[in-house]
Amino acid sequence: MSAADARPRPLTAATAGVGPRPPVRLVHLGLGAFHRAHQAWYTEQAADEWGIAAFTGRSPEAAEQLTSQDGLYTLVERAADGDRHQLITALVEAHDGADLRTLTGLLASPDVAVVTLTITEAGYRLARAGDDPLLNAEDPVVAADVAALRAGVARPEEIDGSRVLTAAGRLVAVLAARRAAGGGPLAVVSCDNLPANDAAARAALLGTARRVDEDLADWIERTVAFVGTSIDRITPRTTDADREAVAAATGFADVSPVITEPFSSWILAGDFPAGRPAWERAGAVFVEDLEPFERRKLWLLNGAHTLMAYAGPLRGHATVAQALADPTVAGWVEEFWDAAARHLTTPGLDVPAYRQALRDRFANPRIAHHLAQIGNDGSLKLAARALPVYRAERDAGRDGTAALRPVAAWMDRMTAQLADGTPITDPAADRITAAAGTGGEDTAALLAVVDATLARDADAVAAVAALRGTLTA
Ligand code: CS2
Repeated sequence: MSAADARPRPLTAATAGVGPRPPVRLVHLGLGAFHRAHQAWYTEQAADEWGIAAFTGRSPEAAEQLTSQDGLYTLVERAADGDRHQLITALVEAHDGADLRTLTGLLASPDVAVVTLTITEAGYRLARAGDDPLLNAEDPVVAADVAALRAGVARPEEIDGSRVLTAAGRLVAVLAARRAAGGGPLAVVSCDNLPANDAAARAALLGTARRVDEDLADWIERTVAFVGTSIDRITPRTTDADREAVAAATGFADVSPVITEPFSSWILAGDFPAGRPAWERAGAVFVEDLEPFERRKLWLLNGAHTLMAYAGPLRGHATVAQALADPTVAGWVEEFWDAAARHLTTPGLDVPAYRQALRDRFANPRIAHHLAQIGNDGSLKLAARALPVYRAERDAGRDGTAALRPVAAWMDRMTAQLADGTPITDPAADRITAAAGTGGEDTAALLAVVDATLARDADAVAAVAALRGTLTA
């Protein structure tokens, strides 16, 4: 019987004929489409008995939907010439992130050897990212977590999960329980688009733990290995049309399929003291020095994304492919890449081939990657993706204009959103709103939201101000 003949069936282990599942050895925080297109896919391909238990950030619905399908979902690899469907079985449990009791139970087991994170740049709640990251202890959510953890750390299994909101806070609670249960070492693997994301995870976790219990922080320092990664796979949000197409193609009424591009990359550096899945079987690469790869990806892919996310809408475009089809935007992207490429000189990076691959990936006509999705959290993304290129250009004696265009585009786009009432999704939304409200003189104030030091640099402010207003169609 062909899929088209029948009404789509519910997707469950029984209907899909999926047998016994692997035991949970990997816990993930930040259950979203990217995790399911990336780390879960690598784990599936490794096919070596590592099951994943994944926790959402805040929304219980995503976990409920997956639980109703026994954790199963369809991964659609959407190439320019067609879709390829794969049933992913590595995700064996899906939970609401506030379910600290379940998380504690899992982490107390020595079988759990790896914790992966996709909690977004904002989720680390840092005052400063980069080489020497620092937890923002003044962030009220961090402060509230610290207070709740201090009160409960002696009996971590009784802490009310709905009162601990940061991923780091939740991990501190469950690591306290792991320590009490005599659980051994494990690896925490950040899979977020931050420079030195291993250091970012360490700063968030230890910064929180130190404020809660020094002994626990010492134990975490000795026991947890922080692994840095550069992750890559373009994963747009799933639409109703996608769900219908999956049902028609597979015969299953999958309520939670994931659409992604065929390309994927995962580069990792660090130790896994309690083992890991054989992700290299799926093409993951383990390196000594992550930084050159991380920069190549953050600057070239994500930097171009962020430029297009703001310049695109200013010129009437809604998706990456549309923005790149505009020769003016494409020219700005190439100029930004030229600037970045001057500082990506480590042998083996093959920047020309990487750029060509990006042009092709961005132009994939069947992936509708919405610029509004990328435009979230711009104040943090610019700091990671564009400003390092600007600083490198200035240090080399150039004006760095091409690397400031994403910043100017962001300012103009934020101002336009405030004018037309489109909400600003950014942890600094209040500061952006206040700064943009200062009229024509607001460039320095807006720049200060992204980088306070740079905002005191008169040349930088003047260069951004000169670009503002020049980017519309
Ligand atoms: C994008 C990334 O939304 C964004 O900020 O730049 O999610 C991007 O699609 C991924 O990093 C691709 O690997």
